[in-house]
Amino acid sequence: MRLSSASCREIVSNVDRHGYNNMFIGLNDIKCEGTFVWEDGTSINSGYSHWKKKQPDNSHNEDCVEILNNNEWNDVSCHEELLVLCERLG
Ligand SMILES: [Ca+2]
Ligand SMILES: [Ca+2]
Repeated sequence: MRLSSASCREIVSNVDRHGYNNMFIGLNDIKCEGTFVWEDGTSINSGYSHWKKKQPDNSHNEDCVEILNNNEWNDVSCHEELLVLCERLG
């Protein structure tokens, strides 16, 4: 499905209204469950991480990571981020 920028704006305002205004931070465990790496393949095991309490929980096989309003991290489904969809429209 291709969205016009008008419908993209509509999605974004819906997202804002529901409080889902979080962004992906380029971290995922797609290749190896439980081992999170940055987009360039760097592991976070020895570096900085800032998980929210009880995260990552891999609920419903969540493999991408979003940053929350308070700068804490949560793993989320890679397919549920509307803001990234809008970003791709340029
Ligand atoms: Ca996962
Ligand atoms: Ca999670």
